[in-house]
Amino acid sequence: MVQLRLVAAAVAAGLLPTVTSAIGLHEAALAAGLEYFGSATDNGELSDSAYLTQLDNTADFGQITPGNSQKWDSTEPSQGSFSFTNGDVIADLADSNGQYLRCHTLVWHNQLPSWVTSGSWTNATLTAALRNHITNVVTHYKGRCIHWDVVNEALNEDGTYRTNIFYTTIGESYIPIAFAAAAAADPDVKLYYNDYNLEYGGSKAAGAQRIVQLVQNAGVKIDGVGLQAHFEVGTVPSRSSLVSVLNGFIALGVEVAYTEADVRIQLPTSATTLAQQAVDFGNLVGSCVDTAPDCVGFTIWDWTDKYSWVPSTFSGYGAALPWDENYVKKPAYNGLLAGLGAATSSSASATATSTTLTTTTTTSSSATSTSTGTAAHWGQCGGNGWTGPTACASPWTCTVINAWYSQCL
Ligand code: 9MR
Repeated sequence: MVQLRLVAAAVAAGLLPTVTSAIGLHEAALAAGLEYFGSATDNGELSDSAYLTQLDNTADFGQITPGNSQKWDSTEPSQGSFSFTNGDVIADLADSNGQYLRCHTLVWHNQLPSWVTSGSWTNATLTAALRNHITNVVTHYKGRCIHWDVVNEALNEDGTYRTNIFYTTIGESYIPIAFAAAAAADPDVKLYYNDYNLEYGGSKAAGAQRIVQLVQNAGVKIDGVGLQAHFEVGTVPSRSSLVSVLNGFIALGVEVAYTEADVRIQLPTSATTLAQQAVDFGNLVGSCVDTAPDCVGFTIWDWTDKYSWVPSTFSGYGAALPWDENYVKKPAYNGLLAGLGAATSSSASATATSTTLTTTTTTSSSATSTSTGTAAHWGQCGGNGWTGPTACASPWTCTVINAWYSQCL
């Protein structure tokens, strides 16, 4: 940080040209008021020395998340028998690099061992197994995690509860039970609810707000909401819309973080889609900057396309991360730096912004900036943190929906 401040002071004094900035993503995140910029990783990739060298680069990554090795099937493959070998490799790496560890995840419908999914459970026996799992895993990693994703993806797209073994056997109270067990095992770690498609607001985000309140009303600690941010290029909401969604959570008294960001592209990529991806990443991280310090950090779901989960899941799609398969920085890298308010890097393969793109985004990093122009029917026209138009096209009226959202109706 001292070094960063010196560089910033030298730039301000005109002693250094801004174009030669060697600032990395994590350094830029710190300068913008976040706690970290980070990446997921996985055990198999760590034998790739070129991959590991960049993962260890703390100018870019001040935080790592194990992509798989702390999940239930890894940590308790048979009942009462715990294995932390792979998770410990990632935790030790974070320690030796001085990176924060985001711990992921305790309760999820996916990657459950068959003894959980196929067991004949009662409410009491599954509650005991759930508590035992959480107590053992959180105790093992006590003092090492900055956050735990306690419950992951508990919602359907319409905001109702996803049907899983915990919900069907225990009911919604499995969620506060899980948070309470985690809090008892490590009172200092921050406890998160984590899900995808919360970034659009709407029913699913409302469901996540309901979960925050469910846990709070049970008198149990919940510290944050993780927005996974898995997107297809061009579908990322505007920076100001994202800010409104983040503020909806922050208003409940929790912090927020982007936890698994990637922006997939239909292959082959083009200059246009890569430039749009840069804009998308910039708006995502920019919305975190705009809501810092309540938005605490930004994690990409691995850093290179070589090890992304996307191609195996979305046929015909890939290129979702800021570095390509050959570890060359893509425009998205500069898009992230721009969103963080930092000077862009000349080593990225193309410019981050394109004036030819049609985009609804704003590149302003100031929550107080104003915009001219009018919003169309149904468009957003106000709300805390909103930096877009505040007038509506005729004959519509800007109507306050809540503190975070006004709409042209
Ligand atoms: O990155 C993970 C991938 O290696 C696994 O095969 C997959 C299995 O479900 O899980 C991936 O990570 C997921 C994360 O744990 C939760 N949110 C969605 C992520 C991508 O599927």
